[in-house]
Amino acid sequence: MSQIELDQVARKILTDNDQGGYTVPTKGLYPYQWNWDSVFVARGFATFDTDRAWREIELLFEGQWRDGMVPHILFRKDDPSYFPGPSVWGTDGGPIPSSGHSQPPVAATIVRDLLELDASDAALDRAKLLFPKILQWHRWFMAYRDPDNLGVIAVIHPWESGRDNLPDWDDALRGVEIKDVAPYERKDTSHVDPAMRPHKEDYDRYLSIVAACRKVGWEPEKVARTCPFFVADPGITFILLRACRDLLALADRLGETAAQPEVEGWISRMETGAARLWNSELKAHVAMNLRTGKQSDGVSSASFLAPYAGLTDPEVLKPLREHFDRISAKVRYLMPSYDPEHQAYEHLRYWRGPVWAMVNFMIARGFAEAGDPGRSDRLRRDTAALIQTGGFAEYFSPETAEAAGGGSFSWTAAIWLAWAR
Ligand code: 2M8
Repeated sequence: MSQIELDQVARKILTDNDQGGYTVPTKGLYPYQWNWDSVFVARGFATFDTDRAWREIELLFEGQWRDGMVPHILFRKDDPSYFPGPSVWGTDGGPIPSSGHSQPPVAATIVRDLLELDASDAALDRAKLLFPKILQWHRWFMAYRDPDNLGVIAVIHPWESGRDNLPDWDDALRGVEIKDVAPYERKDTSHVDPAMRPHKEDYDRYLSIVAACRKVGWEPEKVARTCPFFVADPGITFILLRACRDLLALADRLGETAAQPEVEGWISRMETGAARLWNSELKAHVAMNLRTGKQSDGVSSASFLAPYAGLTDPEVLKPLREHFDRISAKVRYLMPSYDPEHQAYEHLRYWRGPVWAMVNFMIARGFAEAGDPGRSDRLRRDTAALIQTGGFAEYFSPETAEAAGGGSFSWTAAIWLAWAR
């Protein structure tokens, strides 16, 4: 397909998945509004419909909880094609039925991008309305996902990380007792090949964590202290650190200077805290189980987000470039979600190996900003080649370019339009 044809298909995927102001990741498999999906989708819409781009983010923030949390799924209407739906979550923290935890906070970064593309008065007004909501969301992360001021951000559920069955969670997940799970029927494996999805045992534990948090009424202090899963995630830490820098720039642009000292405090806390996630044997940032202090032992695609977070220490960048080159000698397409030399790597199983377009977009941005246009462009070319070969799939094999997971996928289409083409 030519570039123009691919552009057309990508735009059609976004408009077909549009539910009237918000976009589903793909029909059938994911029939609701997901948090970080929507924000990347907004970046895609911004290439041809700015109004629609803002609308996507505004609708996401309509679901913000009273305590500041922005949920990972908004269940605007019940849809039996997805499990677990609203009744399993049992939340009542916000105005729209939702899941009970959040997802990687990319909104500040993309709102800043939207203003770069269009700084009209109308756009500035919309950004001004979003600013306090994003600020409140970041404050929620700092309070309840880093309750001990360590400068690292925890996830209370693999789903909160957005990288669901990543090998980094295996050890902590094994420690979650399977209990309080009513008989259930998964829906994901009826939409896609089970070999590309998490195992049943993973789902049993995912649901056990949901049950434990439901028991404490999803109260954020109690969740932070009692949740059976509480793991510091380099992905969410780096994405939030980056988002705080963008929020600071937005504060400047929008005249919200009163918020700046607080945001600066968060930035320096995470800049210092990130060192806790540095695995000195591996020479990369990894996850850390905050209940036990144990670090994970593999390089993941989030390790490559350090430059995106603005960490430019040569002691970090040099080994990262070496990992990049080592991995590029092992697989044809970058960046696999997990180290292909690690025993847990599986090239087609969801977050245990496949390449994800929006992760590549963030990694490439960081490398370009750190003065490495070569590696940045390699990521863009690989993403484009994967889409040209496999279409707008949810994720791709780093070895064969095989399209995997759901098809006609919104964030893959959005990233094509915004960057990969
Ligand atoms: C995947 O996660 C959902 C649960 O949130 C699922 O498997 O049911 C992840 O890839 C996540 O990052 C993504 O936001 C979501 C929708 O695309 O799907």
